[in-house]
Amino acid sequence: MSYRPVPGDRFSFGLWTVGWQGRDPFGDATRAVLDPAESVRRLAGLGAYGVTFHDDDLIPFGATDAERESHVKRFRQALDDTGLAVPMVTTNLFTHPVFKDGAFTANDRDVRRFALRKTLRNIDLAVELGARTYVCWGGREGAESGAAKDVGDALDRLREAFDLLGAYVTEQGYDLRFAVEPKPNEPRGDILLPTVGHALAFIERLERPQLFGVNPEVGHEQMAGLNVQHGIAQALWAGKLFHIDLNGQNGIKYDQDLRFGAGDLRQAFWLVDLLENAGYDGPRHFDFKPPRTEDAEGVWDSAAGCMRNYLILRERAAAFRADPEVREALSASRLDELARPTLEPGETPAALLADRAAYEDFDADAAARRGMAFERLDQLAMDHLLAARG
Ligand SMILES: [Mn+2]
Repeated sequence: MSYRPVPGDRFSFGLWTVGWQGRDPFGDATRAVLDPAESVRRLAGLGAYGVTFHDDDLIPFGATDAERESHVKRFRQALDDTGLAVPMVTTNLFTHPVFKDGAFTANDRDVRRFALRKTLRNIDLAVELGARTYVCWGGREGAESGAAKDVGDALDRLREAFDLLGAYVTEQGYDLRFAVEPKPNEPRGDILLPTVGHALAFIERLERPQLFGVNPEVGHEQMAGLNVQHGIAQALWAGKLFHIDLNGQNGIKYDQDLRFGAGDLRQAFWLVDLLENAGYDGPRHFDFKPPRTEDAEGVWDSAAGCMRNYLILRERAAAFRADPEVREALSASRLDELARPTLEPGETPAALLADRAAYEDFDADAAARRGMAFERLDQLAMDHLLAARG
């Protein structure tokens, strides 16, 4: 097995990932600026299918119209030369100091109006380049202190912003859906819509909920101490997994953005198993940061590693699912029984109350003695993950 990625694997990368210069809160950049056109060529050479960007990754903040046009032209030429797609685009509403208190929920109304205009302008470009998904990460929509943000008012403003964006793409006839990206903290002390669950509940209160889904990031869920596979499974269950950010994270600490597979390996295995088997057909998008210890070549080793690890885990998950002993173990752990409805077709509360076998004659002690055999099942998974089975 060569684990060589091909465009059919639908791997995509943000310009800001490979282009990260390694600037962190304690240290300056360790790498030079990377030309977006060069990133497109290198990513295509590695076997990626798509590239994504924030407006400011491609067109520096404050560029004139002429400069903007020339940046887009160069980028478009690189896309045409390589066949790379632009499946998703997003807005930078966090780098410029004007967004220090957020964008759509900044207390300063002028900043909110500016943020909306910046986003609308970039949506036009996203559609021009063929994107079907628009990610909204509200990195600075939050606070460090209690009285600084009225959360109810802030959620009203966030809803107002998303309703406007939904109205705009509808009026324009754009085939574009929005994916809201949750994150619990960093760069703000606390961020609104901190988890997949918060985002899913919020979306249902929008004017056009059908246009909005989520873009969970592996590390962001893990920063909240959550099981990423479970969060993403619920997003899939709700029909809301519009996009995904794959990377690596080791526990509850700062946002590590390690290459995919380099964080919690078991969670990565179960996530790939889920994505490959639960009907997700969107891009496998990497939102990672090549560590600042790497030089220019190390960046591409890191990017290639993301895809290689996904392909290895995809192979390992497929082998796990295909193993007859695993199928037997799944059955012994009653997974098939979980898939069966608890009630008979059309069974009413009265019929359940009349079923003596469900209660009066049910032997709870006997049922309690039945082992679930999860340990054997999980060890089979470990054996497959570690390639310790044939
Ligand atoms: Mn992150």
